[in-house]
Amino acid sequence: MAEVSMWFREKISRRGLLWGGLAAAGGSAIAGTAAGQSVHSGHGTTSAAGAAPPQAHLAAHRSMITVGDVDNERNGFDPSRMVTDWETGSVSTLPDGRILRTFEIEAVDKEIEIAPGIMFPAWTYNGRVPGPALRATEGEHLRIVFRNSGSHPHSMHFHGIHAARMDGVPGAGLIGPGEEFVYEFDARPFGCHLYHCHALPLKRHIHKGMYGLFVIDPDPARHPELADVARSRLLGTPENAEWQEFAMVMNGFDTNFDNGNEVYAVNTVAHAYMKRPIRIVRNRPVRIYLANVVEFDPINSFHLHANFFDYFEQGTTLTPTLRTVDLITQVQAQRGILEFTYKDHETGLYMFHPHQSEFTELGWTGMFDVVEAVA
Ligand SMILES: [Cu+2]
Repeated sequence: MAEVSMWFREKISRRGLLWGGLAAAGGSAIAGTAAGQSVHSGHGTTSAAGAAPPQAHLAAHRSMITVGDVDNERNGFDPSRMVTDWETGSVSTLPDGRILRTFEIEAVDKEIEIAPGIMFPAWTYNGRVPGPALRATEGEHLRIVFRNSGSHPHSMHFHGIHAARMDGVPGAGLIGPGEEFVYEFDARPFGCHLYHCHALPLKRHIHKGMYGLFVIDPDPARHPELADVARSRLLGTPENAEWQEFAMVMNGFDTNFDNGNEVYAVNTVAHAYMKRPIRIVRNRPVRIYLANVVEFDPINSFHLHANFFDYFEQGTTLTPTLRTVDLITQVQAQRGILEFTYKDHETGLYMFHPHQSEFTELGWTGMFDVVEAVA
């Protein structure tokens, strides 16, 4: 008993409010919404049936996750939608026949709810954390119109290939409140990249929420030897539509500004995918675009339950850089593509989480709900 109460005291003093509700309920916390009610599928409209109801399975995890629900409407973003929400901007054709893809991004200060009842004073791109998951195709010309409507200087620093004057650092696209800057460069190399603010202090600007995925799909015409693979990665092709693709950014939040995170998540809201598992149709392949932006902790990881995956480090190759692994690690700004399938599995709930157990307990855990497709 003494050990248990010591454990609670340590958690509450170090980690603050997150576990407060759990302690008050004596470890038998009940949450608000119906478990497993709003699962989300990947591309398309595949409906599902035949899966065992996940309620009992989820209920078993209730004593391990946050109590209550975050108000997604007030936040203005919903992790269950965000996971398949790609921002493709607007497209036009340049005089030389190339595609010009334009994105509009605005920096705004915004208070967001990261766990039930826990508000965080974020700095955001387009009002969401992570910022929009930008998606373009290799070889296009990109124009990113960036407006700073926030209270501090900000920038967009892209991981990609571009000129020094487009780098999003002080003197090259770092702008004050009320200002605007247009970044322009070609989309290359193909891969799973990211962007983030590069204002100082850097760790504060990143940690406040200024980051997002920047995915460049390979152009099949440039990769004739692996054109099929490239087409499967290219958003909008029939080959790509077969895949269930998910955008995941592993992040963390320092709610008391002591240079340590109190809450961890993938796509911001603690335990969002425990309460609303991500639906996967069993016989279709899965691809995750995964990035780690966690500040203050040196490393993060992704572990998939009951399965193994192929991994493409930074997504810049069309053949895997790691094969048949069930865990990968990422330092800050590291990212990659995971590919796997549950086609030979039973339907049911399969967990994914980092293998830093503390992150898991503090919000970064989720479930895939593997279901049969309806013919
Ligand atoms: Cu900033």
